[in-house]
Amino acid sequence: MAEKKLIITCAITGAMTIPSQTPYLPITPEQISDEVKRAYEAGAAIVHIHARDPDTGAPTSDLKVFKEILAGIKKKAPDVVVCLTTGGSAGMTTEERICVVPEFEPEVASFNMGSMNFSFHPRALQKLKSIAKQPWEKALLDLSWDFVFKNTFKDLEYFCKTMLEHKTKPELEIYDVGHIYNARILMDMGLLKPPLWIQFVTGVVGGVGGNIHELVHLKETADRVFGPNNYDFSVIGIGYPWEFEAAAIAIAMGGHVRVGLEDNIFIKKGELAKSNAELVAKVVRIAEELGRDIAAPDDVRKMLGLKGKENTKWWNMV
Ligand code: KMH
Ligand code: ZN
Repeated sequence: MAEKKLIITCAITGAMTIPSQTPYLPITPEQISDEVKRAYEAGAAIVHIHARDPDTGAPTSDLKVFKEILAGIKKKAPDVVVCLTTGGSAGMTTEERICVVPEFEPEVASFNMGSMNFSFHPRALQKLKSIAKQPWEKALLDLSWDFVFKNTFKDLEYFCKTMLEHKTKPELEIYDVGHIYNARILMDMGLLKPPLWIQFVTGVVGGVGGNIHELVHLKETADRVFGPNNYDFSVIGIGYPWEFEAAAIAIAMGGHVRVGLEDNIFIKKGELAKSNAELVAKVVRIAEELGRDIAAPDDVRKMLGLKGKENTKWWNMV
């Protein structure tokens, strides 16, 4: 069977990984855009972007910081497809999260498909609290056990209409089976139009567990609810070794893969990844062994029907 080329997304820095966990986490716009370049050169066609306060490393929704990151990407990795986060970080308002879409009109933006708890396993939380150095890191960890990631139907409608208006392709982040049904409701309302681009996020504490059974269940449910030809899917596995196991399973299922320091910081057991590119390169090796070709950004634009970087606001602004 001729398989689709493999789309590798790299989630460069995120909002839940804390700088005290790894010295390799990119923080400043320059570090983030350097990491984008390296990840792109290693084989990533899409980069998923969060912004951080350059001084403290705390997640930020500051549009000036996003703009600086985008300017760096335009210079260093102009071909890559940019997916901006609208998940943001704990404590950001809905308005703060979505504002990157009207401001930059990116080709792709994340679209989180339901409200949920979003935390860490108590053992991980204890360990993280023991290594956290900065006050904001400690505050984030304290908040996480009582945190609800709010994405009500009203929010979903608002996010979806905003992305439609600005011709940004929503990347549906599906953390649980119910999120597939939420997406179906938006489809029925005419707000989501197939082919959908969806991402199964497995192993978040508050969503489905990270294991093969959940991935098969999510895929079978999506086939029934959307129709097998109405969507393409990518897979996130949170943590090591699940990030790479999930990648191998996704490749075998004909899906696509996201890796990056947002989701996992280890390249091998007990060994920190020194860059996002190392994580991407490992997926490229797995794909090669399994006989799957890697998609370039322009392949992705055709596969997902993206509008092209020249038609984003940010490309013409930075
Ligand atoms: N942090 C990931 C588990 C977003 O940014 O909108 C999911 C994510 C969501 O990347
Ligand atoms: Zn993210």
